[in-house]
Amino acid sequence: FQNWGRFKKGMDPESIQLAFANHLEYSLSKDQYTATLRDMYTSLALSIRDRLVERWIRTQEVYYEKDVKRVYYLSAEYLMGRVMTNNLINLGMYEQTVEAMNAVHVDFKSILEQEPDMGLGNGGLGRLAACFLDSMATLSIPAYGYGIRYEFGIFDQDIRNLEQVERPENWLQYGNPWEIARPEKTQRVRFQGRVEHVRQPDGSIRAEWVDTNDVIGVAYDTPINGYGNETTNTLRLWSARASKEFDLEYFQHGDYMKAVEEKNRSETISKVLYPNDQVYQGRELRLKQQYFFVSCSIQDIIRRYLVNHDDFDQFANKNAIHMNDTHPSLAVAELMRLLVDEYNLAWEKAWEITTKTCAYTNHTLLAEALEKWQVSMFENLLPRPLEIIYEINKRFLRQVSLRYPENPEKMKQLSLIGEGEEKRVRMAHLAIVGSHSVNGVAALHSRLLMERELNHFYQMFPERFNNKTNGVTPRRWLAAANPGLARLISSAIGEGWVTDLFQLEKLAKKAANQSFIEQWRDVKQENKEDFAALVRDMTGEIINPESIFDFQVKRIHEYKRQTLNILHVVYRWLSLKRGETRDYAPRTFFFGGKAAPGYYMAKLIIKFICHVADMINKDPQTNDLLKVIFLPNYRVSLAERIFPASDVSEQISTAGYEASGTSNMKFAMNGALTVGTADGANVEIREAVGDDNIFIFGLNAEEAAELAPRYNARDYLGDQVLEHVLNHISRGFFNPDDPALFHPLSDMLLGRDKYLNLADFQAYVQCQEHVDALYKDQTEWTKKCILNVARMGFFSSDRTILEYNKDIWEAEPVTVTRGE
Ligand code: DL6
Repeated sequence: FQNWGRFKKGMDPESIQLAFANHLEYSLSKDQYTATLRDMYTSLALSIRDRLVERWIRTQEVYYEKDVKRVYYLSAEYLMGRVMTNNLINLGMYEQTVEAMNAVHVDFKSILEQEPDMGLGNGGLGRLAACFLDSMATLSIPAYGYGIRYEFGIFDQDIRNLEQVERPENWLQYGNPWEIARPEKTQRVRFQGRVEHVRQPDGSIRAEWVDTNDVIGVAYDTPINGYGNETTNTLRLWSARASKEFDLEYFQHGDYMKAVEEKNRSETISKVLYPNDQVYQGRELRLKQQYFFVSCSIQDIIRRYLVNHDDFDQFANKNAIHMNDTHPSLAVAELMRLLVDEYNLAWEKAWEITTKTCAYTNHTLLAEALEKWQVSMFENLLPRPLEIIYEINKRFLRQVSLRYPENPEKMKQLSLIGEGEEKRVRMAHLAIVGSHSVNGVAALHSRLLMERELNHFYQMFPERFNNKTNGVTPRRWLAAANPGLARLISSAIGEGWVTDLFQLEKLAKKAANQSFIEQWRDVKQENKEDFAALVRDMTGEIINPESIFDFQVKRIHEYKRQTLNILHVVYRWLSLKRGETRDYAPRTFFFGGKAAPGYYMAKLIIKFICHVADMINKDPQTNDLLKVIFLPNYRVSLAERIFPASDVSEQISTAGYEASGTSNMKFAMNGALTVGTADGANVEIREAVGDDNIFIFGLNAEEAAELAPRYNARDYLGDQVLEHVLNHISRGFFNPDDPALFHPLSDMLLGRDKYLNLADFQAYVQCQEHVDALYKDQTEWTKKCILNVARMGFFSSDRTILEYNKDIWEAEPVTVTRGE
């Protein structure tokens, strides 16, 4: 029994070895001759999970015992990446595990490489949710993430023939050792059917949603452990299962395939993540996904609440439901439906509970990302939730007309139903009306929401609006990703920064210390050399680790302006070829990011970057000074290699379009200097690090908005070199075999370019020249890098979560201690 305890709990190297060997033999039935690296990864993951389970069970017990207020984070996306290193660091057993693996002659790094990325998200929004889970657990907040267990997450991107090719990524192919299936924890979700309004004996009318086609949600739980504490929260993802295994009718008539058709249809719901980023597509399956996970989650929340309560009086005091963008905004209607239809609460009481419980975060200023579902789709798929939405709207519009009796336009502007060619449910309106808090994700973004996009609502409910500037977890993005720098920082200021990032400020006084500067540079250089080796393995390209490593890695989107970056690269190349070196420092420009498979222009941008790279990298005349690399398959695990190796972070969206950005924070936290516009959280990064330690250029949000309607790209062609660059594109210089290939790109840049690329071009070029000049003075450069890191305290997701909790959720942190 003593040994059993050691297998399951011991954190010392020997216990880890025992556990590892035990799982290899008894869970996987493998021995030293048959075990593959993947088996070893699985055995180690199971050994770590065992150590989480005890904490996990205890945490959940404490939550029940203390009847705590719980925070429920509803998100259609979680971009978790790999979890092994993070779990080990949070458990405080990383070093011991390395030692244990060394002792049995297993290469720990190769084991880590076996883990597939858990890529259940598109980009920033999904990764933010993952950082938040880490912070909530670390801050001992009783929290749950709810989402969808997509069988296929974000696709894998190959670059073939200089263009993006998508490949499905089957992350569950070899099983997932971190999750625990809960086939007993299911929820039934209704679709279609019709609503009957039945008079009750007491005279009231009750809605009954009948003749529905039901789908079952099965829970899969992943433990989320905090750093340096015992708290282990839950990420619960729902997988869809048919409510009927076979349609017996067909089966009995011998049509076996037809009999399973319905089963397949239901189970498609959780099959795949929509790979769109910032685009709204009114697809029925997507609406089904949203309602599916929202309904499962809200039913589960109520079930858990009723374990300790027999009425709903305390519901809003015991639960906070947070909607990550509008994807889960049906939570408002579903909570109302359950309270009114299933638990017989009066509408007013149910509404008070709902609005007190729900809160909503907006993550975008792009009109094309705002979800507006066709009413016709709702009528067919979700007839009862639609009735509820109509009722919410009716009562809300009454309020609006009382508030603005002279202004009937207001009703149209604010209504939950948009009356265009086709009636649509405006999901953001539903989320705002049903919430007590609405926030943006950076100061500028929140201000623009209040002044522009959501101004009508801001006037109606000013008290609901607030800002919560994003943050990122320093555990993953510094402690785990950049062990060299983390060690150096800890040796200088201690380890407190891992949970209190403001302590990094103590580094500021080290910025003048020559020996510290040199150590800092050594760490960066080592990271760059490692990265150069990775690039060689991935792409075959040999790059110079002494060159400036300049990165733009994020989803490919016109507003993010990878175009501006590549235009500058071409400009630089042509200048070099003309012999005008302008003191350029050697630089390697890296691009990385996926394009939504249906987004034509984004795919063309990738193609263009790859064609330019192909030509420039083959040019012996400029090779020492300039290289361009498109990094295939940008994802969390690759990002972890990128940030530590970065010198320059490109954050160059048109001002007023990037809600916040979070890679800007990860780069700066790893000592890169930002070249950026005054957009999103760049504005706050500038405030934090100081004007001298960042390269901000170009139009600000007001100037960009003012220019946009009268923008004429040709006004900016005064610069002959720029004209030359554009001619190269339009004349097919980069693809002589098909000279018209990039016409759409040059036409866009010279035509009605919403994102004003050429307007910012000159300022961008100048800014890049300042970068070259500064890089020549390595001491000055490194000082600025150190100061950037020193001032990143504000950008920890711990700070963000503390603000959410203080202003919106008001959940009491709970210390979990383990009983022996
Ligand atoms: O808030 C997280 C992240 C921001 O950092 C990005 O600036 C923003 O573009 C992104 N928003 C979305 C919106 N999604 N949809 N659909 O991904 O959120």
